[in-house]
Amino acid sequence: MSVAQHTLSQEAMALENKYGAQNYHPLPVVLSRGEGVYVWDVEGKIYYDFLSAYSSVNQGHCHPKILSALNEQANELTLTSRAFYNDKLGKYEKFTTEYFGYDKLLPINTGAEAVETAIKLCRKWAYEVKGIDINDAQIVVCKNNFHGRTTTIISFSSDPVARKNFGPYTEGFIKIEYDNLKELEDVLINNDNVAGFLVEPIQGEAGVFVPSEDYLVKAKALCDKYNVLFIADEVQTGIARTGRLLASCGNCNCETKSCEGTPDVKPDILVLGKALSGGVYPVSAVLANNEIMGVIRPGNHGSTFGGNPLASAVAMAALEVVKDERLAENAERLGIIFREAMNEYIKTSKICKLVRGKGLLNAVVINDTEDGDTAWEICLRLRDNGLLAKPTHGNIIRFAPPLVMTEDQLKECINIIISTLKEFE
Ligand code: IF1
Repeated sequence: MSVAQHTLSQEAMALENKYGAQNYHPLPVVLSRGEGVYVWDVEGKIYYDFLSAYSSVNQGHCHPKILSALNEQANELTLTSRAFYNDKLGKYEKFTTEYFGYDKLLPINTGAEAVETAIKLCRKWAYEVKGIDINDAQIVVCKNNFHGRTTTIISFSSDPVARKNFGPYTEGFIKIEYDNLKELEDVLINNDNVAGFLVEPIQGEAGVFVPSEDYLVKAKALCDKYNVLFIADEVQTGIARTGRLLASCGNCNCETKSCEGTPDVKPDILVLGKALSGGVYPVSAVLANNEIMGVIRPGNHGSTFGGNPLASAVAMAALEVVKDERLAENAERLGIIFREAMNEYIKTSKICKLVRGKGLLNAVVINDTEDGDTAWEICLRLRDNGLLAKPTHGNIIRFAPPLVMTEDQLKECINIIISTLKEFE
């Protein structure tokens, strides 16, 4: 690499280090272009993207159909605020509620805002419909959750780094073990003030923990039995990432046959974000039926950008791409190929302990302590070998490429991943 070229990356990193809050520790690579499953750094080197901006570019980087919707709308009207109607929001709300099978949609912007919206909605329903005494509502959450970074959300986080020194914390949350139905039932039997159960269908940041096959459906049944709202945070697992339109499934009409025979779990409140816009614009949403969403009245909730015409146009295009290109089916099929290949390698590997995941949300556990740096070193070598991935926690590397990947591209990536891992054997 020439000295001149090398400074392009160094210059960009130096600017971030000098002028930016240091709230991330990025892998040292400076990206300047993305297209489909590929990204390029400022020196022009090409990489396979195996993070997908944390499952936001499921449709691939800079998808032409989504960009076209963005550009067309951007030249008409971008933002009106909800002080007035606009000609795209109603169409988007109709399109998306029918797409996922709900009566109503509350449009917002980021995943954390959508989770906060779901918490407020659940509490208001608890007081005005279920009849819990005002300010006594409790929401059950799972240990090792990740739902965003607002003060309320980190109040029930298990991650000390995300939580420490941000108090005082919001009350009204009960933490239980993930994938533990007995603990959930024990709480619901002994506490009449439980309003909701907020859960990730797969715990992403914790390390891609896939729960037992019947966990979600039995947890939903317990919620129904005790009149508690089942709130599915599908910000990361939704939009075809796990091989189905929704990881909690639920009355979707995607083409994949992977959920045939698997009982449907239809969340009472569905939280979406990230790939809802294909990574082109911040768009998130909360969906629910009238008996729940009806508690929200003018002035209760909102945001300046929530439901803007640009977001509405982009999200409709992003969801059309998911259906048109059968991304759930592709994620299901390629995920099986990925895990089979990794499991074959793991049989003789000393460095890899296991692979787990669903669809194209997978993680490999490295044979190192949680505070070890092997996973980080492996990701640096993967970068040198033309593939970008990043550890979630310590010794776990998440592998989540865009869902538009072809089988040939995936097989090339599997070769890169395994040959890189072998350098550490
Ligand atoms: C970071 C990962 C973390 C999410 C779920 C809500 C949100 C997220 C299930 C909030 C966001 C992002 C945030 C980003 C890293 C990434 C992430 F799991 F996806 F890798 F942190 F856990 N629910 N996840 O995963 O959505 O407000 O970010 O739009 O904060 O470091 P957001």
